[in-house]
Amino acid sequence: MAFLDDKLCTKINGHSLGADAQSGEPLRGDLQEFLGGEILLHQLDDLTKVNPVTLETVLRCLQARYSTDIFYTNAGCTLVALNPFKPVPQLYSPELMKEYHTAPQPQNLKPHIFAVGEQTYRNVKSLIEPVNQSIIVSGESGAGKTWTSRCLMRFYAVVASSPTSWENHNVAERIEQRILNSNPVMEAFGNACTLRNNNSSRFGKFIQLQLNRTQQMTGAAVQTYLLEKTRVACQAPQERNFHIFYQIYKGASADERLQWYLPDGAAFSWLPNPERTLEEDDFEATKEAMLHLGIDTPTQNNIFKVLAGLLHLGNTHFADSEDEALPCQLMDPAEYSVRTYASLLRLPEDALLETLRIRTIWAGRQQQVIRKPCSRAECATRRDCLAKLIYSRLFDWLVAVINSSICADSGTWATFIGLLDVYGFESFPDNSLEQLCINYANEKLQQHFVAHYLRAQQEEYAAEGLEWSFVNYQDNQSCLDLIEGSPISICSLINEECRLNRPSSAAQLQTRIEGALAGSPCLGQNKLSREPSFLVVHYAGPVCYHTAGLVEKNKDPVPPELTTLLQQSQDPLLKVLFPVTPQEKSQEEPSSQSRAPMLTVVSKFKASLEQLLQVLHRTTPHYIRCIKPNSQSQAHTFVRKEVLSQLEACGLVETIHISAAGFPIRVSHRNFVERYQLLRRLRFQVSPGTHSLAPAKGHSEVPPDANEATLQPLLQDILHTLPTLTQAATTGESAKATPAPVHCGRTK
Ligand code: AOV
Ligand code: MG
Repeated sequence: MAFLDDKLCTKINGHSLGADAQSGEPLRGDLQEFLGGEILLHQLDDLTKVNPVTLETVLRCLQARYSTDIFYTNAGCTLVALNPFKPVPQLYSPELMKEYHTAPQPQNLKPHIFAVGEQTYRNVKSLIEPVNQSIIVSGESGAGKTWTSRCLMRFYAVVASSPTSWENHNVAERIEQRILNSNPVMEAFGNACTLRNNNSSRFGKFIQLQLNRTQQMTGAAVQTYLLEKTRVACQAPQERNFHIFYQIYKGASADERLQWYLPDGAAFSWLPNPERTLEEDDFEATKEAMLHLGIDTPTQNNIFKVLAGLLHLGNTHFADSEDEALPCQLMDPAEYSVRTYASLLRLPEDALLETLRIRTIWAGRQQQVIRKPCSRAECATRRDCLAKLIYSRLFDWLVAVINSSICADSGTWATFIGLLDVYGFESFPDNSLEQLCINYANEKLQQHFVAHYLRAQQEEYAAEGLEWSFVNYQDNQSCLDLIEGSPISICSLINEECRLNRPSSAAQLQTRIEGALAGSPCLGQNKLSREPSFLVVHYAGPVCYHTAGLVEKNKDPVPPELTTLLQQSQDPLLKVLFPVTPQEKSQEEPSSQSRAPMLTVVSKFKASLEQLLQVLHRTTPHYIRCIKPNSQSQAHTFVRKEVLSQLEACGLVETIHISAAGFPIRVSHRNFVERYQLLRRLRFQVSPGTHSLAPAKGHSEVPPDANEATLQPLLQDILHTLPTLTQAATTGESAKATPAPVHCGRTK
C-alpha cells in the first residue's frame, strides 16, 4: 500500500549510478568479473546500468549486444541504434508495432525505436502537457537515420491510423499510405550513392505528422532543406547521380527509351557507374508511389522526359574557339545531343545554343545590350547551371505536390509529431560548400541536444537548489561560433567575398579564414592537404574543406538569360516550373537578379536552420542516436575504433551520467498542481493486482469530485508515466522509500 502525498512534489532524486533497477544493488568492481563474463553484458538494456560508466564499458556493452543481434540500447534519454547492415524483418513487423503500442509500459519492453515512437505518441496524448513532440534522429552518414525515420512513419501509420481512413477500402488512397508513399519518391529524387552510403540523403527533411484531437493521423507536412543540387552536373569519383536518373536509364520500357532517346548502352557523362545495381534502382516503385500521390502517368512521363533531357545536356562539351569573337565550338558528337535535348526540353535549339555560349550584359544608363562569347569554362558552368536550375525547381515542385497531397486541412489537426532526418555528418577526400552546410546542420542539432539536455537540465537543477554534482560535457558552441558566429566567422567571411564581388583566389580565402579566425580552438592546422583549404574540428571529427570554388558556390549565380530561356519552353512541366510573371512580361530585359540584395547559399541555409530550431524548441524532443558499426556497411562487423569515435562525438557517456542521476520526468509546477491537486486532498491506495484507486483505509471522507472519471486518468499517469511509483505502490513499499525519477520544477 502506498500513499501519495505532498512528498511527490519535493525533490525525489533518481537512480544511483550503476544501480540495478530490480534489486537496487549497485554494480561495483570490475564489470566483467561482476557480471560473470561478457555473456551477461548483452542483457543490459539500459546503459545507465553499466558501472562504471566509461567509454570502454559502454563500448563493450554495445559490442556484446551487437554480437547477439541486439541493435537497440537505451542510454537514459536517448536510444542508441546500431546499424545491423542486414535485413532484420522480425524487428519491424506489424505484430511488434502492436505489442509496443498496447503495452502498459512500453519502456519496460526491449529497447526499440517503437518504444520511443510509442512514448512520443503517448506524450501527445498525455493530459499533463499536450505539446507537440519531435524525434531527432542523428548520426553520421550511413548510420541509419533515414531507415529509422521510415520505420517510425510506418509505426505511426499503423498505430495512429484514423478509422475514417480504414473505411476507405482502397488501401493506396488512405492518408497513411500516401504519407508513406512520399518516402520512395523523395528518396528517388533526393538520395544518391556516395562513398559513405549507397542511399545517402542529399537533402534534409522534417516531416510533421499531423494528429487530430483523438490522436489520429490526418495528414503530414514535409519541409526540406538545401538539396545538394551540384550532384546533377558533378559527381565525385565512385559516386553517383540521384537515383532517379538510374531508375529511368535502367527501368524505361522499349517504348519509353524511344521517346526519351535512351538507346540501350548509351553513355552519359552525368550518369557515372551505371553498372552498379542498387536496390534503390526501382523505377516501378517510384512510379507507383507517384501515382498514389496524385502525379498521373502523363505528368510522370513529362518529368522523366525532362530528366532524360538533362542527361543529354550533360553530354554537351565545348572546345575553345579559335577566334575570341566567336562562340565556343561544340565537341562531337554533341551536335546530336543538342538537337535531342532541345526537343526533350522543348526549347528552340538556336536560343538554347546561344544562351549556353553567349553572355548578355546590359550596360550603361541606356541599358545597352552587349553580347559576349563565353570562354569554354564559362560555357560548361552555364550548362551545369541550367541543369541545376531545372532539377532544383523540379525537386521543390515535387515537394509542393507531395505536401498538397498529404497535408491535412487546417482545423483538422491539433498537434504534431515531427521526425527529423537530415544528411549525416560527412568527411570526404574533397569537401566543399555542400559538406560545410551538412556538417553545420549537424553541429546545430548537436547544439540543440547540448543546450536542451546537457546544459539546460543541469542549470535547472542548480536553479532549483537541488543537490547536484555538475557533469562536464563537450560543448560544441565554439565550433558553431567558428562557422556562423558574429561578427566574424567562416560563413561571414565567405559571404563577404561574395558581396565584394572581387576576384579572389582559393589561397586568399584560406589566408583570410586562417588569419581572421586564428583564435578559434576549432580551427585546426591543416598540414596534409596541398590544396588551399582550412580545417574545422567538428564535434564528430576534423574535416578539411577546400576553398577552391567555395565563393562561387555560395553565390550560386543564375545568369538571367537561363531563366528567360526556360520561360520560352513549350514543355508543360517547364512552363509550370518557370512561369512568366506579369511584371516580366512587360519588361524587355530579363529580371536581373544581380540587383536584388544577394542572398547567398549559406545565409539562406542558416535562416532555414534557425527556423527549424525554433520549431524544435517548441516541441518535446526525443533523441535517437544512430551508430555505424563499420564504414564498409558490413553486417556482423563491429569496429571498436569507429564506434568509439561516434560515442565520443555525441557525448554519450555524459548523457548517460546525467540521465542516470537526473529526473527523466519533468513537469511544471503549475501543471503538476492542476493535475494532481485532487490527490492532495485524498488519501488513497493503489490496489495491487487490480490497478485501481480506492480511498485508503481509515480515510472515508472522499472529496465530492473524486470519482471513477476523475481518478482514472491519474491512475493511468501513475501506471504509465510514473512507473517507479507504481512499483512501490504494488509492492507495498512507501513512495518515499523508493526514489521516483520525478522532478516537479518551478522553471519549466
Ligand atoms: P543515413 O540516413 O543515416 O545516412 P540510412 O538510413 O540510409 O543512413 O542507412 C544506410 C543503410 O544502412 C541503409 O540503406 C540500409 O541498408 C542499412 N540500414 C540502416 N538501418 C537499418 C536497419 N535497422 N536494418 C537493416 N538495415 C539498415 V545519410 O542519409 O548518408 O546521413 O546523408
Ligand atoms: Mg539519410
